[in-house]
Amino acid sequence: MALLFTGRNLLKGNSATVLAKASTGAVIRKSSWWSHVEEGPPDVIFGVVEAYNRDDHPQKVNLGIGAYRDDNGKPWVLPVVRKAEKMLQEKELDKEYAGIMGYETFRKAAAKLAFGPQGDFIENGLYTTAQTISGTGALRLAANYLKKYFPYDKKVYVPDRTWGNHVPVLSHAGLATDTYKYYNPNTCMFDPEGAYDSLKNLPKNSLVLFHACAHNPTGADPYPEHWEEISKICKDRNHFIFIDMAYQGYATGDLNRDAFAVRQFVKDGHKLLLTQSFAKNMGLYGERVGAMTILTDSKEETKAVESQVKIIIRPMWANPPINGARIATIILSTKELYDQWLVEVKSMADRTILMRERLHEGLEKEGSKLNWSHITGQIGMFCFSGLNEQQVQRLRDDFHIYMTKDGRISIVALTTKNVDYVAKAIHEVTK
Ligand code: IK2
Repeated sequence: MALLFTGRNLLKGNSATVLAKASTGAVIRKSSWWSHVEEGPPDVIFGVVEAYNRDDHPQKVNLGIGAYRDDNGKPWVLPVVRKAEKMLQEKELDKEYAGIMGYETFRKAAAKLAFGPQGDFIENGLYTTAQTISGTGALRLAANYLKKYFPYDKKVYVPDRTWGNHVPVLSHAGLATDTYKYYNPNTCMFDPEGAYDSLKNLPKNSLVLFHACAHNPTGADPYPEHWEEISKICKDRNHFIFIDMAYQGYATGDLNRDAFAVRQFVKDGHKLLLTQSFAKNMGLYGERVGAMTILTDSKEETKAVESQVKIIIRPMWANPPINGARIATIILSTKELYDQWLVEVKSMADRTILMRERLHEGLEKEGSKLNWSHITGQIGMFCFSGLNEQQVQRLRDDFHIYMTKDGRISIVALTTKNVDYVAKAIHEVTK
C-alpha cells in the first residue's frame, strides 16, 4: 500500500505519533502504539534480586527476597511436599477446572487450619472461603470485595510500616489507604501504646489491616496481651478486622501460636476477613496457593456474600490453579503428611531463629557497640535492622550484600557459611 507521510505530530514529547495517509486517503498511525509509555521503577523487592543476579562477585549475598533457603543457601522443597506430589501422581488426576471458589476440601481445610478451636462457625456454615492465587490474590480479592461492599468509609488503615505490596494491591482495587501507628523506630519493636492510641482515634467503623504474625517488613509482632487489647479496642470502636496471615507456623514454628491473633479476634466476636498464603509455610511459593475467608452472621448472608465473591473472581482469574491446592489439601487432610509437615515447618522456623542468634553473636564478636537486641527480639522471616539507606548502599557497593533500602534483612538467606561475613560487613558500615 502506498503511503503519503504527512509527518504531523499528533502528540508532543516522547508520545509522538506520526500519522500517515494511505493511497486510499485513510489516515493511519505510523509509529508504535506504545511510544508514550515511560519506563517504570523496578519492584522494590524483586528489583534487589535483579541487581544481585547481575553481580558476579563470589561472596555476594542476597538478603532481599523473602523465600526460605537451606543452610547451603539453596531453595528447599519440603520433603512432605515431594511425598504429596508422588501420591498425587499415582492418582493420575485429571486437569479439569476447579470451581470458581476452588476445591471444596481445600477451602474447608484452610479455614480449619486458621481458626482451630475457634472455628465452630465452619460446621454451621457461617463463613465462606475462596481458594485464591496465593496471599496476594487473596488480598486482591478481599480489596475488590471491600471496595464494592464495605458499608462504611472505604479506606483501609494499614500499620505504619507494612509489606510493600499492601498499599499497591489495595489502591489498584480503588481503596483509599492511611496508616495507624505500629512500629517504634527507637526500639525496633512493636509500639503497643502508640498502636492503642492510634486505633482508639480512628473513626468508628474503620477498616483496619493487621498482619497475623511475622510482621513484614519489621519482624515486630504484638505479644498475646497486646492482641487482646487491640481486639478489645477494635470491638469498642466497631472497627472491621482485615487480617493477613502469610506466615502461619513460620514465626514460632507452632501453627496454633501463630494463629493467636486470628483466634482472639474471633473469640471476641469479630466477624473478620482473613487472607492466607501457603507460600512460606509449605514452601509452595510458585504454586500460588492461598485463601480468603469472610465470616458471616447467617447462612443467608453466607449465600449472598459467596455469590458476590464468585462474581468478582470470574472476570479476574476465573478459576484458581489446581496443582498447589491439591498438594496443600493432601497434606492438610492426611495425618501422616500433616504430622511430617508440622516438623518441617518447625525446622524452618528454628533455622531462622538460629540465624538471628548467630547474626547477633557475630556483631558482638566484631565488637559492635550498638544495641542489636532487636535482631533476636523480632520474629519471622525478616529483621528490620535499622540500617539506613546509605549503609545499605555501602553494603551493596563494598561487600556485595543486597537488601531492600529500608534495611530489611531476609534472615532466611543467612547460612552458617555467610553469617559471619554479613556480621562483619554490617559492623563495618555502622562503626
Ligand atoms: N502478605 C504478606 C505480609 C507477605 O509478606 C506476603 C509475601 N511476601 O513475600 C515477599 C517479600 O516480601 O519478600 C504476602 C502477603 C503474599 O505472598 P504470596 O502472594 O507469595 O502468597
